[in-house]
Amino acid sequence: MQRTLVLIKPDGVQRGLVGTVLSRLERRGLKLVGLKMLRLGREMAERHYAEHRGKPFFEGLVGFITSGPLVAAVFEGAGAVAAVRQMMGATDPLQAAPGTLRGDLGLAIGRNVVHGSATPADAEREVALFFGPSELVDYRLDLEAWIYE
Ligand code: 3AN
Repeated sequence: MQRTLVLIKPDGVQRGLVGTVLSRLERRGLKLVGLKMLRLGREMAERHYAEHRGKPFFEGLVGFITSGPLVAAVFEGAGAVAAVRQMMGATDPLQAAPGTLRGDLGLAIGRNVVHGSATPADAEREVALFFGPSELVDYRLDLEAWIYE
């Protein structure tokens, strides 16, 4: 079973897209195991985007991700990392296919609504950066238990 980190970035929160993004990921069948709203400080933003340090857009990226509250979520499921990447679409919303989150909800690469971990190794690092072990909830998705209660 795989876990992946999803961020609904400050533009997504400002535009009222938190529910839409979470809902689409839930509908795919991914299981929500962690959820919080927070505003990133510069240090954490730089750690999260460490791989982009030195690139021309790095300052803008850190400035943007710290500009307002974001929502962080951890989704679990077989192939969760690739499933979320597929549903997010290309980094540049203008290149993202219709039907993907960015293709449906975004226009600008610097305001692309969502982040999802790129690889299982990135996911492990990013989940641990945003969530302590006690903030990840271990529970069963057991629909029958509710239907036949
Ligand atoms: P993704 O979020 O699709 O994994 P990354 O990791 O390559 O994409 O880039 C991280 C973030 O950096 C993107 N979500 C985007 O906001 C920003 N970014 C990437 N490339 C550019 C660029 N050429 N110009 C401006 N911002 C960029």
